[in-house]
Amino acid sequence: MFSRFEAWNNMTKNGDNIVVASHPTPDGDAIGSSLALALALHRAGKNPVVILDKYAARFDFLEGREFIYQGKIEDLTCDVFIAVDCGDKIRVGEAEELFNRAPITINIDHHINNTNFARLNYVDTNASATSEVVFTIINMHVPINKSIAEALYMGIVTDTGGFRHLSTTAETMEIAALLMRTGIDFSDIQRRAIYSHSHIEAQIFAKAIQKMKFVEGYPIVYTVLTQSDLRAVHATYSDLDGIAEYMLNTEDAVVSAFFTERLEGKMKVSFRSANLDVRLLAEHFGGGGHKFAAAGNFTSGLDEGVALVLDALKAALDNK
Ligand SMILES: [Mn+2]
Repeated sequence: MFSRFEAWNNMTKNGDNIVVASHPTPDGDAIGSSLALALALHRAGKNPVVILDKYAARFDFLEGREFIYQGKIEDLTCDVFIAVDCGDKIRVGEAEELFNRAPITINIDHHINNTNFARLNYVDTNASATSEVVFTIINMHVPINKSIAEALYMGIVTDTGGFRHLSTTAETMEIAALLMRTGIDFSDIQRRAIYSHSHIEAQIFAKAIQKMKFVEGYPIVYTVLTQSDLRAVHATYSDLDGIAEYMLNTEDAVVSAFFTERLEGKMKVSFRSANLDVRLLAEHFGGGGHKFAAAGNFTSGLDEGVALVLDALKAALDNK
């Protein structure tokens, strides 16, 4: 890994047209780290563009949204491509074509399974959030104003579950304190980004919890949402945050699995765990993530897919 000074130099000394991109179904950290970086690069005189998929309305209050690109990706000029919060090149989604033709590519992340897919990789697996990594890189070069601080705080507060997850470190709290000193409304950011939800989110949440089951003889709790469940309340994939986490807080649960049926025989499973390492399991099912929060994407029929994953979870608990 190169130093944070080299990271900044490579972002800013190789041309003005800088593309910042993050993963599909962007979470608070993907959004916060992208927008904070764009705001910082703009302050440094650059011309940043952010490529982000549609995201949940509760995240939609930050400055820097004006940098989100609405046009066709193939029309973009790109001197430097920066992927944030992506463990793998495939995670940049539709922007992969642009990544492939960018003269300089930079990967900024905190996922432990990061494949160092860019020309320059700045990956800090001890950081609680990519937003924490972005803070470290920009802090010495750009004054951290309130807008940048809001975006970074949102990323950190969401990826740490409100400073509860074990990924939270003393350093995380020190950075949060520095962000607080800019005068951000930290309470409102946490309320909006973690606790508030739309009517559709409340309805699909109710459906998921109503269908929740325990695996007999194991501390595994799971639920399955089908395409027809989603359609019934007009929910999209960005309306599904917080379900796996909520299930994990059920009495006696050690691990939760949240299945969603995707189109064309595809399945997604999100894991949350109290003490079982679910990252390797998620990798086995075509995904990745963190030790206690990970997700897989694989091709399977619904019932077979659920059975396969539950069997793998049981085996993991048996071998623990
Ligand atoms: Mn993250």
